[in-house]
Amino acid sequence: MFHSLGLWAFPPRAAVLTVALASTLPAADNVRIDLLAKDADLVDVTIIGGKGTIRESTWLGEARKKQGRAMTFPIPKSTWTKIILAASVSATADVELTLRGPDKRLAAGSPRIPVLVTYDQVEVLGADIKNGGFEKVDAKNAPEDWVFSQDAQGLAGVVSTGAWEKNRAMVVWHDGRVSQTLRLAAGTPAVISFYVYSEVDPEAP
Ligand SMILES: [Ca+2]
Repeated sequence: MFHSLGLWAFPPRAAVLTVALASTLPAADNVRIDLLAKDADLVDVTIIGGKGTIRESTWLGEARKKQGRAMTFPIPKSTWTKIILAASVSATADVELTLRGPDKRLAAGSPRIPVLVTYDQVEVLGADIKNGGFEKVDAKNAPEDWVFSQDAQGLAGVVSTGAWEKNRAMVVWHDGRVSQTLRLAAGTPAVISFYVYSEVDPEAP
């Protein structure tokens, strides 16, 4: 499954947190996902296909910062791109996977800009995921098996055009997102892969 992309040789996590990646990555990432473990720490979180950055969940406080990770990825504009990452848990735990877009504002305090991101064919090795292709929708066109947090503007939702896999895909942004809880066993890394698409140029300011 890695052949089409080639292996992304990701440096140790400590290096990621200390090296100034801003000089080597575009200024504005256009894709973001979150992982949050309940009552356990996330360990050995790495991006193994694609490139991006990993940030600990410092917003939860010092004691819980290793329970979560926010990951952002700069993907080419208007091109379906595959991302592959791996994560383990310090103890068997439920881990919430959230698909969203970047926290982008023109200035501090200004309204968030809805950077729309389309996800499809979310697959997990080492844990169960349901409806990862977003083909099953309910009467309100929300994806089954996912928790759908619609934004006030109603911009997020399942679409039936432009999918990567089969007929449907999921459009989200930072404030309109979907989550699914994965059960991860201690000692068994989960490998999470998905395809993403954005019309926003990651090089744009
Ligand atoms: Ca699909």
